[in-house]
Amino acid sequence: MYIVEKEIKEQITDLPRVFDYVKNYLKSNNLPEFILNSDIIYFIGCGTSLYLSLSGSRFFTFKTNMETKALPGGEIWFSPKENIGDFKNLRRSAILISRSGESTEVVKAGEKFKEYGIPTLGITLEEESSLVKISQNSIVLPIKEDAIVMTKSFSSMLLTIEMIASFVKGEDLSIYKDLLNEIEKIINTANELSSNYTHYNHYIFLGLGAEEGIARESALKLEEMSLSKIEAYSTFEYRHGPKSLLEKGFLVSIYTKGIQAEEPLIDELKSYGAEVITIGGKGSDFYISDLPESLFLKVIWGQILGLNIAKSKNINVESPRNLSKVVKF
Ligand code: F1P
Repeated sequence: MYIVEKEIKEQITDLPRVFDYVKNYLKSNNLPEFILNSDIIYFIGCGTSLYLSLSGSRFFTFKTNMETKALPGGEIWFSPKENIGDFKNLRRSAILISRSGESTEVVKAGEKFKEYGIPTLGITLEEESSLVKISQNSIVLPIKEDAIVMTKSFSSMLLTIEMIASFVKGEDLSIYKDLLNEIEKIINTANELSSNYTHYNHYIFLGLGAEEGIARESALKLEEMSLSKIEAYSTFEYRHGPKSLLEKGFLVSIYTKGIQAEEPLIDELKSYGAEVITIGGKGSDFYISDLPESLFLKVIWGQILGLNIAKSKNINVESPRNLSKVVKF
């Protein structure tokens, strides 16, 4: 069995461990004051950790009503003034996300934030990393991930951010405990369902709000594992140009919000010959949950579809072309 496949399955046991760890961290009042007192929080990452930042920041705003902004590490390193300005009167903080804690742009962003007097909270899996050294505070999750392709680290770090947001809102965290019981079923359903969808020429992922990051991360999983060019968009953006390429042979996965406007969109996409599958709440082809907190579970669709497409093409998912576990300058 591929390591990636093993790590996708390990979400069943690792996510509950992450839940217990983060719950204890929050209940012990370890969350730094600078996060609680911010006027704006920046969420920073690269690659998978950038899409995690995108989903995490939108969920954070949705839950807490606090302003957030997700940016790639390289934008802070090389273009800080264009991205975050140099305001003196705003209370700002940043959450730096990196599995390895070594992606150069994220570490350099950390240094830049320090220069700007903006305190940072690191989220990573590596205690001894540069990210932990550069951040004022860090959360180091008690799990390990060996594969180049990030799977359980994405869901674990997203769960962490979601729990922080719920904690800041003053909510009971047991809602997450209930969702963790669904992981095995979701993995099995994704496996069964995806076997019907491994033969398409092109794959598109759409998502709105916090689901846009899930759509982008799903596209990245298919690119890394099945070595094909995949696209992802904020749901309705797909109507503004990209749909020109749509025809038979396309599979469009929509992380649905269950809003009325999605129905005519789905009909329109089908009318061009594309196959459409919806993932999300009630009425979806692949039901995950009606709760917004189920965000961290939705990415499992992209992970398993990518794995199964790769298997059907006999591609070794362990060594994506040109990619290494840590991307450094
Ligand atoms: C993120 C990243 C991933 C990529 C690969 C290498 O690193 O670039 O997006 O899929 O696994 O690492 P990190 O900053 O989260 O360690």
